[in-house]
Amino acid sequence: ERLIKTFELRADAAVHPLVRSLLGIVTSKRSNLCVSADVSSCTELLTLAQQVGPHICLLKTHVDTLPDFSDSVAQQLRSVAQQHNFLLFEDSKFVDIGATVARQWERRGAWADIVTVVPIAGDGLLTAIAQAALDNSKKGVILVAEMSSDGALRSAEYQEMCRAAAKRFPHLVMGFVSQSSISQSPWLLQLSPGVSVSASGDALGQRYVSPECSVGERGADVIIVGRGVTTSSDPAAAAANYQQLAYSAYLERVKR
Ligand code: BMP
Repeated sequence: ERLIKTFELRADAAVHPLVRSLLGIVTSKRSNLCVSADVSSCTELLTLAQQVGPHICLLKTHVDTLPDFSDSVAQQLRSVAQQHNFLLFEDSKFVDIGATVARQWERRGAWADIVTVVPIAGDGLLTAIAQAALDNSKKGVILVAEMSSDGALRSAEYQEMCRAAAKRFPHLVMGFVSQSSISQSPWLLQLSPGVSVSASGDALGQRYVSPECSVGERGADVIIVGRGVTTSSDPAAAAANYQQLAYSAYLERVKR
């Protein structure tokens, strides 16, 4: 059901206001591309955000890999995001007891619109984020349900845990990071990394498929592209290319 519904219809069905906002951005910019800004400094991060801003719906970060990340950088990033109309997505992969995640969220999650969580520890961490976020309608969580790399856990039981957590926290969970359809619920999103037009993997177990395969066959709503864009000599042009390929694949998918 999720796969054949248009983003417009799914926005209407959305439970989480941020899903509605994100799908609004996706349709107005005609972009279901998330660029993963895996760079080495905040200057590079802000430059990349400006370059790819017009082509993305989401910018994904790992701020723990940036030695000079600060509140002021977060603020500057927020203003670039406002200027180009995209949301900020910190790939925190929180996985701990609630009390610890509450502290981690304050430090490296609170600045972003959306964070990622690995929900193997029970409901405590989701409760912690729901309590810490002053306004839940403005903060979202994506559950990492299935990873792109070689040898990743493929467990029906774990996927069921993810679905159940999404059900228990409908006002917090926006969807999943996965390589396949975790849920048919049209109000939940599938974000898929491991996408490249040129490479089939890297030397450390990453595995890539094309944007067409990710969206058309594996059910991604939004593709996540890192090095395919960041290592290009023209990141804006590379992002525009992924944007076009991913959005066309989505249009094809809902036409069926
Ligand atoms: P790249 O396109 O350069 O391989 O980067 C992919 C990005 O997505 C990285 O930031 C990585 O941490 C993240 N990621 C992934 O590759 N596979 C997953 O299953 C989950 C991820 O968050």
